[in-house]
Amino acid sequence: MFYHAYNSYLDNAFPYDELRPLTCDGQDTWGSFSLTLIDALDTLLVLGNQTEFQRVATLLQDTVDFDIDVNASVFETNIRVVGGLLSAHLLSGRAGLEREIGWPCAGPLLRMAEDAARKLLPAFQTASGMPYGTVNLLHGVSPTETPVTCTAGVGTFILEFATLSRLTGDAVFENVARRALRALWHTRSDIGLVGNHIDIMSKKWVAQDAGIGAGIDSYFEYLVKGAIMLQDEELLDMFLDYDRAIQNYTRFDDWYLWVQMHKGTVSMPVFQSLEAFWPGLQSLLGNLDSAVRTFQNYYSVWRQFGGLPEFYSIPQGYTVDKREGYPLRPELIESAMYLFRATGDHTYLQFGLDVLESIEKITKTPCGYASVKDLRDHQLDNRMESFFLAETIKYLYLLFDPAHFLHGGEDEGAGSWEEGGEGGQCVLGAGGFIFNTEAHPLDPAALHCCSRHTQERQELHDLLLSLSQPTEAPPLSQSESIALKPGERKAAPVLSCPVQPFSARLSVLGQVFSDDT
Ligand code: DMJ
Repeated sequence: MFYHAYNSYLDNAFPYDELRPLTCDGQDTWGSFSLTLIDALDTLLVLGNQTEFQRVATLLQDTVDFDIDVNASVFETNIRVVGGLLSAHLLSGRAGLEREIGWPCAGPLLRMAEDAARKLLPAFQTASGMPYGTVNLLHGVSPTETPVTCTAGVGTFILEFATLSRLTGDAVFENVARRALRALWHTRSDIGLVGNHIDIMSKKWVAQDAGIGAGIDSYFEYLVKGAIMLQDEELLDMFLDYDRAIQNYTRFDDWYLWVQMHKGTVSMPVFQSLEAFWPGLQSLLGNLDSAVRTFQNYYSVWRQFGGLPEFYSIPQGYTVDKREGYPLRPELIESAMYLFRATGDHTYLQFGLDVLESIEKITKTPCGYASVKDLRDHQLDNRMESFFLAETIKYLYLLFDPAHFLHGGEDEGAGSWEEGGEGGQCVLGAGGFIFNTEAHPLDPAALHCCSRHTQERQELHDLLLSLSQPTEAPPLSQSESIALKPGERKAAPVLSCPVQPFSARLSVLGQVFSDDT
């Protein structure tokens, strides 16, 4: 399934963002950066294809340029491009790519991820700290950009941005992500809910429907996964407060409805396919009974249509007008993967088989897999979103491979460890993996390893400053404008190899000072 879609993309659509599976050509959608290839890169390794991973990692370094005059979604660029590159960087040792000195705290794919993320930073320069939805990668935020953005567009950065900050030592990414999260937290209603769209200037809610689906979903996901990855109680406390309100006002017979955020009255008795990540998230929190019951509700909808319609009216038991499509989304498969891991119940494998059969039967074309426009008559749309290769197939594969290294191997921890850094001080893959909302696995152990060296790096930097021109150099955390200028690339800093022992870096300093220049 993967190679049918992937080879079709390479043969017919690359370097465009996406394959058009009916006309068998390509189109740019979310940017102009060969999005499907970036999004699919780590799936290659998940499937064990090291040689193709190596080829594509090099190809992307040679061909992708983020210095382009394109208006890109801050949210989508973060989860697909930054997330995809970070994950590929962290898995690159396992893929047999040559590791540069300092890896995993340095490396070419990490620099690409940082380049892309730096292009997003102008969007966060707002009085509220909440980002704009769109940014021009070359010119920054357009003066005509709307201040209205969705909740997920404000609160879905902490995983990628904290990873970037902890790996590179530049705190700016984690700081802006946290500022946005805190700003959002302060806008919740008296009954503890957030709405769907907010004006980031006035901080007023423009769409006041509260729920767990479209427009909000990954905000809650990132509070939970951020809390786990960063061992962060502030994020967990925020989520638990929201969860109390969600259970109180929106849950009905293990479905989750949409309610007015201030009054708690039902505004839409609808299940959306994007909500299907929720049982998986509940399982991460240990709320298994409720997760299992909600999954059963959603699985019954899948069985009714052979896919999940975008919207399903709960009282009518049927699709909602103009929302009858299934764009090959992964969420219910993602939940099945977590629930099979948690319960061992073969219901989830049976569901996986149903999904495989449906996708093969309904969506396969000679040139890939096509989104379903209407689940009632199986009409197709000329689109294959990049998440089909990044998420849908990855989660399906991982559902059927419980011994995969991303699950920690057959025995606890077996086969999942890898050494990195100078003298192997970094033990990687030992603490499990956290998937970002685009299914890109991130390794908390790498974050821990690289953070350990930040203090040393600061000491070294202070020493360097005190020996040169301390008054002219600003402190490390503010040493650069947060956005790159057009055409500018961020080079690897000469003295920033964080995993070199302190003494080794002093000898580098010695060479700097013995040089007359
Ligand atoms: C993906 O891009 C991400 O999972 C996002 O959080 C929601 N939408 C798609 C998949 O449905």
